[in-house]
Amino acid sequence: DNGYDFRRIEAHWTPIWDDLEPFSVNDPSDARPRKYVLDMFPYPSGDLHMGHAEVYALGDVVARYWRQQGFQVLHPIGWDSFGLPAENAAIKRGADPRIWTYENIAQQRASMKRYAASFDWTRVLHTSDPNFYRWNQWLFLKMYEKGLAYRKDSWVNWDPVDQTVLANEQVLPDGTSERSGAVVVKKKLTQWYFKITDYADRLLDDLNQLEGSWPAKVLTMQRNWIGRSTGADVDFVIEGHHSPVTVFTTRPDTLFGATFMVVAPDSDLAAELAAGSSPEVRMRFQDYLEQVQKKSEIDRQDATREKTGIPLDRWAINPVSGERIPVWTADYVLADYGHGAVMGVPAHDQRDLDFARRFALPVRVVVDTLAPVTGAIPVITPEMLESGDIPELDPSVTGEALTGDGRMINSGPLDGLSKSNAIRRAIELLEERGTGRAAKTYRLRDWLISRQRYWGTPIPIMYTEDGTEVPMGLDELPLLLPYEEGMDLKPKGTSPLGGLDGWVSTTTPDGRPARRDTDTMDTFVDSSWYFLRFLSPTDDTQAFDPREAEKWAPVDQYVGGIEHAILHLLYARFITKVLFDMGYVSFTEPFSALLNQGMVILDGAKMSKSKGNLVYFTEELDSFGVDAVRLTMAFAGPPEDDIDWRDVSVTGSQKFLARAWRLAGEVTAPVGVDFALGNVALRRVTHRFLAEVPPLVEAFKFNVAVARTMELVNAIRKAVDSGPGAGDPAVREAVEAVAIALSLFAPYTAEDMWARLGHGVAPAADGTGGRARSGSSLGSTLGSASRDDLVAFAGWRRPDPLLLVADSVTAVVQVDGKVRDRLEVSPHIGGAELEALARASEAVVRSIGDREIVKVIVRAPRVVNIATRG
Ligand code: ANZ
Repeated sequence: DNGYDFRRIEAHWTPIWDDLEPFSVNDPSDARPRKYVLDMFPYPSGDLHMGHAEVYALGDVVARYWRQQGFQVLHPIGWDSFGLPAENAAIKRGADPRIWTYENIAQQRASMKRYAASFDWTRVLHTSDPNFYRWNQWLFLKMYEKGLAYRKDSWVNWDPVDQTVLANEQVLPDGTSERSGAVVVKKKLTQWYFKITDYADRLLDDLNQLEGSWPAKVLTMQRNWIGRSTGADVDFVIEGHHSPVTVFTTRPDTLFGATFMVVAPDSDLAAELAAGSSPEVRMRFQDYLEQVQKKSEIDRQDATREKTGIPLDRWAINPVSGERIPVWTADYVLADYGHGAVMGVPAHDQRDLDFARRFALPVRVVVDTLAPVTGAIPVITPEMLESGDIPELDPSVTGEALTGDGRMINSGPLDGLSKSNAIRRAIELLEERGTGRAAKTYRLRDWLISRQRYWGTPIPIMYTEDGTEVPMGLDELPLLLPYEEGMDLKPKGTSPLGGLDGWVSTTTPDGRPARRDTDTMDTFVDSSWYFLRFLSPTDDTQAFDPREAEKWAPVDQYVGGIEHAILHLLYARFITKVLFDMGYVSFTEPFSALLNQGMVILDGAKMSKSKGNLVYFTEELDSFGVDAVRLTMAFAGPPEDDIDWRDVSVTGSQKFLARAWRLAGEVTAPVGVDFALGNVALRRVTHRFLAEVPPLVEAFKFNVAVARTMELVNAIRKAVDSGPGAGDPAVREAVEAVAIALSLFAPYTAEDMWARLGHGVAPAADGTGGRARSGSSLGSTLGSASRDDLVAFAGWRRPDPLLLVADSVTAVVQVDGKVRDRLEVSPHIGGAELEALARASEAVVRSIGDREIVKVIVRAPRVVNIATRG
């Protein structure tokens, strides 16, 4: 391999980078524009795995790219270190979860350093550190103050294996726990909630701002999760009952087709209605309720299951027709959706139809779905008559509800209207009579944050003897998570903290005896705001410094797995809006852009210990080197696709890197040579490359950018071997361009190339002559070196428009509405690059003088508009 030795190169640069800490951004006088690039932080279970290898390789391409484009880039890392795996490991070992957690963090940290992601290591945070979680407690108390944290008694999802409650978001569509895999059951408990439902509309509507910068799939998942339905609330008077029962319906147009009402068996309403009925009904109701409670959510929502239910022997009055309809209870109606009660319209709703057919309830068609909505064509056409193909419309016969559009029939004042007009008219009728109104309902539930587990943030609330909640004072925080030798952490349905009497008994700020809440917070609370803590991670006076947030936040680019598409992102969006409302931040969305990487799989299957198809991170690095692994991640395909590790060639990456690196040792034109004197053909290739790569990286087409780099290396090889030769200035120009580009994907190799080319710090010795300077001990190598000597700070070279002429357009640069310059640019130029070119133009700089730039509008490739003030 002609001297390319990744081990030697890694060993050479690691201490130099460590010493220079090149990626910290702590200089308040730095005036460069800012970018905040954030990779989702890891959970410290064991060492890093190949999934981490992917996300941290790709996130780093983005961070390094913007740095190269002249931005100061905040790219922090930390650990999401509270949670169940640590606790389960601790139970196994009979030891403090801290030990396992911080050992794993140390290991992951070492691996991460070796992997050379360009993190700001001065800002590391661990969510299990008191100086982090005390701010969870602060957030909780602030939300409590605003009524956004509250306690209620309700049916919750209970994981019988992990012995803890789960948020709805943690229950998979098949009704099992996302963590333990256990079938989730329902249990009635008093728990703490965050009132995310208050924010449902904003969480939904603000998704529009993210259109185009978040994956469409994630936006859809968020929308469906919030699940806004619009329709009406309709009040039905119940004979002999003190107040009307309200139902939510998306189809108020079908009001005249309501032939029964159904209430959820596990609702308070059902119990009340049963209580007011005969003793026999009461008994049947109790039996039925018991059966229902044994069922899992999966069963209840299974549409194919035979419907069950019992009549309550109560009667409801249809508010528009005055018709008397029977009230039933059935478990296909859910207690916590809408109002826990429905009007049954069997002709037009499949669930209601199945129920009506099972219990012989009447079915009345009120929408003629064969009647076209426009034009007045008869329901049955002459052609139908002729062919004898007359559709069977009666749902009670076909078993198929008529859910489509059509014309209203059997509906008094609504007759003849189309569905949408009838919906509008029905709401008007209800509102005129005061028996109903337009309404919205959401699938989103409040966020249950109490966990009956140990390894999490203690809830800063205590209860006096009569059960009154007393919040801790903000000045009393943190409430430390205690640990006692031999403490019993085993899941038993109540929090392990309850066993620590000394900790539980306390006194209120005004001196009354009290007991602490013994639950801990869901770890999603930690990750709902951690991106703000990175801005001032050691501040012990506030959760984050609002001035720093003003500078850096929101996150410009978030990178991580699609598995967080709902939970984490929704919670972070919610908490951001809460902090906005409290005046702590000036933005309402935390992550301006989102990139989801795919998974690393093997032979088409997800890697797992049980399948025995794990590829080990450290082994890959040992065998092929960090750079080859990182380059392979970038080269494998579009980032959002899965990477089958069987189909990639890490050896191929390694060979390419060796080829590129070798070129750096062959260049003989001196540093600073005038490139304009170089071979024009090669220069054209180089400048096309310089023009093409930035937009590719900005569009996350990393694989194409790598392919372009490979093409350029081939062109240089040819130029050296059979063209103008190694001494041509164009060869130096091209090899420098390769080194700068490779710093995005293969930082060690790129750094060593840069050094071999004679910039800054001495390269790793290669024993083959090269251009290595003498002296390899760290001290003499570093000398007065600074971060600016590193390839990461070399800056992307601007393509010369004259060398792109075959393919260029004129971009106009205006300052305050006056044309100040015209730039020849590639038609494929990226916005940022065009802006940078415009800002760098001498004519533009001159016309701006010492005024302040207040706004830059870029329409690549044609226009840049700069507005100034002062
Ligand atoms: C009458 C009706 C007629 C309905 C019709 C639909 C079609 P989405 O779209 O999911 O919001 N519903 C309301 N509350 C319910 C509950 N707690 N449990 C189960 N079902 C409930 O669904 C709204 C529809 O689901 C509502 O509109 C109601 O049935 C039912 F032709 O009312 B509909």
